[in-house]
Amino acid sequence: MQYAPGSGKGATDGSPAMPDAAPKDDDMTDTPAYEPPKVWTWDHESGGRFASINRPVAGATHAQTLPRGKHPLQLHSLATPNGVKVTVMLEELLTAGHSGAEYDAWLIRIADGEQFGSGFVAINPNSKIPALVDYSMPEPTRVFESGAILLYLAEKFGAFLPEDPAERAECLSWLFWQMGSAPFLGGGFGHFYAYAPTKQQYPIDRYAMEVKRQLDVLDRRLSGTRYVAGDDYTIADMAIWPWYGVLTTNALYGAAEFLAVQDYTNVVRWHDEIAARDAVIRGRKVNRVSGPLEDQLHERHDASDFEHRTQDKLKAAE
Ligand SMILES: N[C@@H](CCC(=O)N[C@@H](CS)C(=O)NCC(=O)O)C(=O)O
Repeated sequence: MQYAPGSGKGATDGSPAMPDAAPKDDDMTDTPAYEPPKVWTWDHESGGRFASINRPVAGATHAQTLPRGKHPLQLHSLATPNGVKVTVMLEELLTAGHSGAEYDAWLIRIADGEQFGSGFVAINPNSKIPALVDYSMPEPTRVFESGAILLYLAEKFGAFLPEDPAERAECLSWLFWQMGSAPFLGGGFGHFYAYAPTKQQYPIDRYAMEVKRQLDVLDRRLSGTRYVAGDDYTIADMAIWPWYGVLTTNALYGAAEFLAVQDYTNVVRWHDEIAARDAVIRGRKVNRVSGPLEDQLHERHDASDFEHRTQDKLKAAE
């Protein structure tokens, strides 16, 4: 059976590090019946956007020494939705006057397999960006998993996480809701809708339904509150916004029309308000390797880098 989802439009602002693409007409092939073998074996040629880098085993593939800059906080990341959570948090902390949040942001090019270098694996055995090392501690402290990094920074600086136990519980509930639901949106819907070499109705239907249900969960919540956890902007918003917020702009998987995201009016209102924050505008540029050159700051070592070291400026100076 042929299946042709989506509008055929690609990403509009290159938000995720891997430029997203909605399915093309020649992707719409028949799905042959598949009988799983007794024991699964790795098919190196399975196709799709990540076939060349993903493996069924963990560990390093090559020796690598991670660079270290002048600040206590060293971030190794890329401006995917999970990466953006952390750069937005760091820029928000700096905006709020926490000078101890100054950081060096180094690029990990996941399409080139840099997450499998020994240096990166030492700070994240799961080989996924983002990963942070805090050298201000008695021993260098590594933190991986974007939700853990947000919580670590919120506790370290006493910011963007309510102190009141009930409000804190609400904030953490939404933070962990995001961590649990992102794989349905990214690993499920996004993978089968935008990245899979052939488009199959069963997984796209299953994950589109779940993503729309999650959008509805969020929309209902935001019909009664300004921000996800209540009146204040918190790490829960920072975690959810790069995924479900950006989804409303078509920049994620080119799926806005397919998922009718404009129907979730409270999510759209919340997205737009957060998108206008200075720290969000800056945080989205850090470690970005696609989209307009003026929005790409490959490495960030100083606040002035936003003025002088975006790709448009560097290329003009060449
Ligand atoms: N649960 C992790 C997920 C991180 C994740 O999936 N990172 C992706 C980019 S968004 C990655 O590094 N992918 C590289 C790979 O799969 O090899 C988190 O929130 O930090």
